[in-house]
Amino acid sequence: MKTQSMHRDWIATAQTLSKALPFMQRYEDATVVVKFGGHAMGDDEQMASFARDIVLMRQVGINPVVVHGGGPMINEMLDKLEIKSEFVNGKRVTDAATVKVVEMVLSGLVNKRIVQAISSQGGKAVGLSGKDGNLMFCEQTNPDLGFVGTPTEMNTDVLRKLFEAEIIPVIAPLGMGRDGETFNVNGDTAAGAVAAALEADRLLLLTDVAGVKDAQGEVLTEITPEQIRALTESGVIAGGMIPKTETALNAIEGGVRAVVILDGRAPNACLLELFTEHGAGSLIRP
Ligand code: X2W
Repeated sequence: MKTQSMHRDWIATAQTLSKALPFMQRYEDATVVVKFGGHAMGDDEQMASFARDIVLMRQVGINPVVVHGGGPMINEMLDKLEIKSEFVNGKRVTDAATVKVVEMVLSGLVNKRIVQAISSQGGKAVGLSGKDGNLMFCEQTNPDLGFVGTPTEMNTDVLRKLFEAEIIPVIAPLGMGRDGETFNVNGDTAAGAVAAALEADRLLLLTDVAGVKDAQGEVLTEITPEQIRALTESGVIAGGMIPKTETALNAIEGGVRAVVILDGRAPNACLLELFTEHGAGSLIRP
């Protein structure tokens, strides 16, 4: 049986699609890098919703790239193995035993969970890490942090080949050293490096806060790099937001057109940002 109220829902859906047309035209062939942090992943339903948004982007002609984190999942495995772990300035101190667990969890469990979620929504995804296709070479960030890497040389050939085949790359943030080491790279840093190397149109940093806030705690919907520097100096931008805004500034300097910091737990966060007038989170651009 069908009712009038169901009909109204369908009309709303049709109107929404119609209104999305100019946005779809604007982003045709655009490259959008999405950082999907461990805190934004949530349960299977949230994962499925994220995957559906990514598949929809691909469907309308965008080249989406997912770069994921997985800090909480690494913590859980380290706990089980009784390996102690600490963070200094948002980066995990990573010894030889820890980097093995990081690679196992990120490249194995987390990466494949996302790839499978995209497949379940009818998309085609290929999982890789910075070690595949010479994608990301790193140098040690700081000897005190052990095997933590800073990306120094990117090779995006493999990603461009995947775009041609309409395949969605899903990237785990690990890099290679020149001496055969494996480096653990902060997920935001890796996403920024991938976005800059691709000169992406958008970098979406999905996290568990609504965006960059001003001194009154209001989310700033649009903000320039200069304003970010001023808010950081005055201490309004602090703590966990600093690696995100730093990533945003580096990405813009590296040639990314705009960066958005947004709450990945909100339903359809990516679609809201890309396909509506309203947008979501904080848009950072020069
Ligand atoms: C991170 C990599 C994962 C990550 C770590 O070991 O936790 C460093 O800290 P989220 O979920 O995005 O925080 N690497 C060097 O960044 O995960």
